Amino acid sequence: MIRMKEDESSNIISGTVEGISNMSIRGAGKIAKAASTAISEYAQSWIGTSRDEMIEDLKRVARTLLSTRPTAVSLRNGILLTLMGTEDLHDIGSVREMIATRSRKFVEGAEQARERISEIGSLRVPKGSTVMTHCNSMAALSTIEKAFRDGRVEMVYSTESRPWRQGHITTKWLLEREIPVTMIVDSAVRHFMRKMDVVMVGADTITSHGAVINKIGTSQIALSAHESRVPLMVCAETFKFSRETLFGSPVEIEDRGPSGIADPMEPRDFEGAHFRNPVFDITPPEHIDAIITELGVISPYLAAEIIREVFGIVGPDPGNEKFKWLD
Ligand code: RUB
Repeated sequence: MIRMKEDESSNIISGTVEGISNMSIRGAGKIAKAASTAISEYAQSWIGTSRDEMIEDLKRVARTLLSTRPTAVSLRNGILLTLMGTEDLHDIGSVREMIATRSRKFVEGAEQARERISEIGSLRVPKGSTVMTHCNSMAALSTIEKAFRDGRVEMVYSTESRPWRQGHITTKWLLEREIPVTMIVDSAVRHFMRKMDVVMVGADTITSHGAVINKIGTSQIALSAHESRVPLMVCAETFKFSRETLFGSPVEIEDRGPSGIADPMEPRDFEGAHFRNPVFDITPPEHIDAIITELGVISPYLAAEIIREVFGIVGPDPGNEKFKWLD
């Protein structure tokens, strides 16, 4: 009986780790919510009698979850916001309770944030707009859907988003909602840019100096939008802002190797070739017109202010114990 419960808690984590690794759970917001929920479920089904052991186990599973997608700070923030404060508690029951409450708060807060972003962002879309989006961002798509329902969007251009083709998911999502959509290959972005009124994308991480890290190709789209004077808006919940970058930490860009570029069944076709497959890139603040968060529309140059507001940092404080969980 006890063994079954132990297995249950390990299965919760391995199922989520596998889902995030094989991309059946993907997108910065979804992976953060999935990790938070998995930690909460793990804590509820954890068995044992030592509070210290429980904390050590929680740290271990937190690190395992974190290692699945190195670029998205949403994952790190989702985990931290779920675990924060529990190290000060003295008994297992209180740890369980706090994690359950924090996780619920994080997941519900993330949903509400997305809703609020869509309301705020919709107002930034001029009536009759043609909007371009890249990859598959629920924050950006919710905003586009709201703008469409408000009569502001006439057509959405959805990029294919190679190598993984998340653009197919976006296109189907729009079709299911009867939102007019045109699908294009990534290399056609500049060809069509002059037809666009707005570009709306999501973010995996926003740095303290206002750079946005999102699906590979975003920075080229931003460059093209900038050239054609088309405003580029980033729709992102505040848990996608990186506290660590304020203290100098670089953001690791995930590289997925040859898969998606070369046919994994025919590696001999390219014998001797090297492959680079970064799946995210960095858009500098000068190519971003606005970041739409649940707290309001901000200039990318105000990213550090958001980090201070959300994480409560009043000065350089890299050693803050609350954030030491994953180090
Ligand atoms: C998804 C991606 C999305 C952001 C934001 O990449 O780059 O634009 O994660 O998504 P991947 P959301 O498919 O590799 O996870 O707004 O849904 O959080």
